[in-house]
Amino acid sequence: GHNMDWTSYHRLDDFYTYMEYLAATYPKIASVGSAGKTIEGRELRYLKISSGAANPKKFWVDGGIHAREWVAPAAAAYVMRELVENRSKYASIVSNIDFYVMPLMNPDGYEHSATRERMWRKNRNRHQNGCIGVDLNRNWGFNWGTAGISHNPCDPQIYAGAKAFSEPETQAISKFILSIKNNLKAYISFHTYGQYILIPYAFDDVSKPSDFEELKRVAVKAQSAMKAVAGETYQVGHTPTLVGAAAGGSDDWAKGTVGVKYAYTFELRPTNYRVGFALPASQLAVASQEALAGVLAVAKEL
Ligand code: 0X9
Ligand code: ZN
Repeated sequence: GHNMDWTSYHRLDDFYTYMEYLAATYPKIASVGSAGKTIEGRELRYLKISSGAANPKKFWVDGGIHAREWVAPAAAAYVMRELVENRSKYASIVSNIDFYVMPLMNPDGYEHSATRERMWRKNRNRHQNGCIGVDLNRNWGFNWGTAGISHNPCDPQIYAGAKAFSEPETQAISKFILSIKNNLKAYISFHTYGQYILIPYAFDDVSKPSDFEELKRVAVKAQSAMKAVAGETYQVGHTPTLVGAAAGGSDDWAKGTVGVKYAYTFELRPTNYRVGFALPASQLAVASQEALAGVLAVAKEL
């Protein structure tokens, strides 16, 4: 059995137990894998959801690269649930797409946020000077270190690390993503908050991929689908315009290095800064439904 639901927040163990449950209960569709280990030795688990198609397209979804953004892993787990346990609802959309879902890209940070410091964001790497943590969404190797970052290991938010892919988490996950890059068509990373669909690039204020307008067209489809869930608006645009430039993000790397066509960051609920990272658990289900609706809208366009 498992304890997963979308009426309360859950610890890492509940996520991993739920993934094992899905794999054990739906062995033809779901399997659990590990991309490697964190600095504290936790597994970096993903669920592969197989279509059974001969030459499937691939779609990556992740959450939790930032420890305190608890809605993101919950939404990723909801994507897993729907695509596995309620698969028949989405059959026509996902029949030739294999999904890889990693709900917690920063499990050490997540557990630290759950038990010690609610507002923790980074991983838990201990530096020479005693300060702790790298912002894993500043550590990816496409135009690393150019904007919206800190080189100070004691910066509590945006320390980019000593170099690109200095961290075991980004090393392991990037290696895994490269291993599935053939036919990998979409990459979506869940964060909170603000209700944005962010389009790369973000490493400076002006650089856009040559197919930016196509990414925007599909993002607007996702926006409509997300609005249809409960009337909430998710703003669509170029990352630097909406939230500011920040280099070393996973989306920039997926687009720029791996060549994944549809690469986005979704900033989920809420918009209100006074609520911030403390979204009431009563909104977890609807926030997750919006995230799924966005994923499915992108899947339809692949
Ligand atoms: O700054 C971030 O990493 C994300 N915002 S958050 O408030 N969740 O920290 C936005 C990431 C957008 N993508 C890149 N900057 N590459
Ligand atoms: Zn974030």
